[in-house]
Amino acid sequence: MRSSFLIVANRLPVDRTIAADGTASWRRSPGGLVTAIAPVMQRRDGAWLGWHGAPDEELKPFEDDGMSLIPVPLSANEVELYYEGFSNATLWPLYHDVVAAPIYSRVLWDAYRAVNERFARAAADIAAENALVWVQDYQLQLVPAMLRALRPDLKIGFFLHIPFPPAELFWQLPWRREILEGLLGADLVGFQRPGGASNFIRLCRRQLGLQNQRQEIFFGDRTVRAEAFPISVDFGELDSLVREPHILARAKEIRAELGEPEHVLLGVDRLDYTKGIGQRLKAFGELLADKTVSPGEAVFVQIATPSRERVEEYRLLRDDIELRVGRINGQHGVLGVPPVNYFHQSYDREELAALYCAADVMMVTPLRDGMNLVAKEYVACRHDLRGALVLSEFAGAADELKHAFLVNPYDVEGLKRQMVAAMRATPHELSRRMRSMRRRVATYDVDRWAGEFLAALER
Ligand code: ADQ
Repeated sequence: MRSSFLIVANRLPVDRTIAADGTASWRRSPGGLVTAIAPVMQRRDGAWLGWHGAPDEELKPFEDDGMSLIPVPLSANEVELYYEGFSNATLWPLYHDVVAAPIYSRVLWDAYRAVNERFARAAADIAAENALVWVQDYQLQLVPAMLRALRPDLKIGFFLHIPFPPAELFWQLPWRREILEGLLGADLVGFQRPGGASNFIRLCRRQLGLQNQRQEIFFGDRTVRAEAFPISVDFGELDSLVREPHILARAKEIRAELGEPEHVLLGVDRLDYTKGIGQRLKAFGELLADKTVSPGEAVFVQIATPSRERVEEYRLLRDDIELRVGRINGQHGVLGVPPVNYFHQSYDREELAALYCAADVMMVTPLRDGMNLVAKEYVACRHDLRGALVLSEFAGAADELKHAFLVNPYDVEGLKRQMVAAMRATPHELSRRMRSMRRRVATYDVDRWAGEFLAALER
């Protein structure tokens, strides 16, 4: 059956789990995108097209969780060249201010183009006449134009979850024209921040010589809109989760397990070099070294989800972070009281919520980040109006969470100052800041994000 509403993303919204007896089943993947889109999919009888996560395996379309899922196969070689290669070793660092050096390789590009073509063909086969197709993220930037060439009747939207870089950086890309033209296949191109949209518009003018009027770019006989739609979290769901007694009890227990320190500082990230984990550890180490805080008085908990472990930069980063943690604990720890508790593990939602409730200071210090949902999750979990958010100016979330303790993560002194300010703030100041941030996240939640994007696309 053909679908009138189609999501196209690198990954399907489900992960396969294998039970002890060997039977396989699918479980909805954690994360905001799935939560936001699942209800829309169910309402509109939609389908989701994406890779199912296992290389060299062809699967038939299936139903799960009320959604039609259409697996797109990838070979092991394509996973290496298209996903780990062009997506995560070329585009990811280039779009994040070149904080690591991007790899420019024609072999990677060829694989990226071929896989984008496969996604576009699969979408063209499944979409009903005049259907709405919403393409997600940097792995699939060529799909809008490829799909339009096959199916000019479709309404096509694209959303970029990561930053769109300034022209001066994007200019490096040998395939810059192809990427811009790929995105221009959409009717609406969405970005996290207004700055991303204006970077894109400026590049279309400079690289392609196109004219625009504010958000509208004139491209042949079509008009393409480029606009910001800041993504968010399911505020209501988190807010009610943390009111449950077992989450509160677990938060208390966590503080007790940490030795009842005066200040619990927390970092929760994918282990990625854009997240500024090293910078915040360095600042914390210096606060211990200059005796601004003592071990036992302040404890740092860093949760780092394993991520992209086959990409060289990520292996190096893991070694670097683990070395730093070891140094700090070796130098400043006392028996039974390590100043840094580090976990290279994934946690379930409830444990994360309890950790957010247990943390006095949430450390979100990316060097560059499209939005950063952890910052918004923390705010959504603090109905007690306690807790301080230390937030990098380079995260998209900083546009909205202006009452956080804002920092430039490259400035170690400034970072230390704001960490101390966050630890020493009065309850009155904390509640004033938190109340204002909560108002923002409660109003602009993930439902509103999806709703506004789709309304703009349908206009
Ligand atoms: P990410 O770079 O993955 O997302 P982020 O927005 O922080 O970054 O989302 C991470 C998600 O993973 C959060 O929901 C968090 O709770 C969860 N998570 C992190 N560590 C975890 C752990 N140890 N265990 C379990 N869950 C964990 C990309 C962009 C962001 C953008 C999002 C959404 O890089 O800038 O905000 O997409 O558009």
